[in-house]
Amino acid sequence: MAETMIEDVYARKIYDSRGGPTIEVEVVTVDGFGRASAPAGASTGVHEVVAFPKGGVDEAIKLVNEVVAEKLVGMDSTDQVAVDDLLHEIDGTENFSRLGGAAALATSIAVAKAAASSLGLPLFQYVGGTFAAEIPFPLGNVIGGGKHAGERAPNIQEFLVIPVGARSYGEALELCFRVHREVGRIIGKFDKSFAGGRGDEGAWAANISDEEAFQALSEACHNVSNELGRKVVLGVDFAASSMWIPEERAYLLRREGRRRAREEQINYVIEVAERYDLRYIEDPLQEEDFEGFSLLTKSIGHRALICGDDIFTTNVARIRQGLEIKAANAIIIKPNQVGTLTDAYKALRIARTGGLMPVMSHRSGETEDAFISHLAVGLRCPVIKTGVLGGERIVKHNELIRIEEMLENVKCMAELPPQLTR
Ligand code: 2PG
Ligand code: MG
Repeated sequence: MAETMIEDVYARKIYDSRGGPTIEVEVVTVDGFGRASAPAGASTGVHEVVAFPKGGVDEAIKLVNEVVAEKLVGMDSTDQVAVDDLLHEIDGTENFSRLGGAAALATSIAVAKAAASSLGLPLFQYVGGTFAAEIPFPLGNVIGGGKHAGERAPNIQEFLVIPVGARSYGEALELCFRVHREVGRIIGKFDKSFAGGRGDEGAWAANISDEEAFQALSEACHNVSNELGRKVVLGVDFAASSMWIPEERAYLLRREGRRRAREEQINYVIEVAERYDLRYIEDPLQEEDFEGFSLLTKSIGHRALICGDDIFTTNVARIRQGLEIKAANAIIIKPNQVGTLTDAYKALRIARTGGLMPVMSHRSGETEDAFISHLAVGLRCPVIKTGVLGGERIVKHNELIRIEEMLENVKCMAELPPQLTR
């Protein structure tokens, strides 16, 4: 019998890809070890749990080392639900504002990793079982804007690609890298002063308009798809809450210094979806506009995935609200939006039952931890959103290459919904 009992818990301060401080937690069991760290968002949803307590990362670390550790020692690391319940109990608030969602998540994931390690299993298999063998497709941003890049970059936060024609994860990556390179070349035509700068998630950051970004991405996808005979489709994350000015009830186009009313924004989304054959559209409207989401899903949801990120924040109550009026047909799952593995699982379960395609996702500020790669496979998400380039993104890709190799005999590429494969 493997010894899965927790013997020690230790937290320290480390840094994310933006140089922001974050928390890393280590969990030691009799027979195993797990280490995990929390990422951080820039365009965070208002309904996310609070990342850090009032005293910041140092207070979170102190709480884990002095309070959480004492209570976790002696517990069974395989009892994930009990561990996550305990984290809620210690915190005692609705939104992890006392302990901090970052500390909760790092602890929760470190416990799962320690349990998996005690049992001699990779995390994805521990989480998903024998038949968790589907390899997700990467969804990665090639051009950045909004809060992920400078003032002169596009208004839209992310111009994305999905290599839907790939037959393996390795091949999928090759396609993403090719499109990224090709876009870099094309951008030079629009932005004569382009010096190859990149934003928070490794996407190109250039002085170009939304329109020019769409054109560059479209041309690059077309070129690469034709050259390699494998289809790459376009997507976008408007991160519209970041553009929304509540007092004016309008979206700010900071590049043009112009505003766009809600109806104009809805029409714009429908128009670009058609013009550029967008297959994936994330957060086209601000996080409280459930009706607007529903309208878009009704009008273009048969051709494109309308994916909710800030609107749902991996939160069961928000997802239920959205399902009632069919606000979307896909959902971003960000474990740090909700604070524990169990909470993320519950959100995913309800979303899937309601017909939303789950996308396991990174944050713009990431660490070298690749747990989302394991969760994508273990929790059977057909798509993983984790950028294209940048060391902290590549570790997620490389981990999926290892997982794919481990699954040599049983693996298959995930089944994608018709909006992506048509
Ligand atoms: C998003 C994410 C990740 P952030 O909006 O989907 O790309 O950005 O982590 O800044 O919220
Ligand atoms: Mg988003």
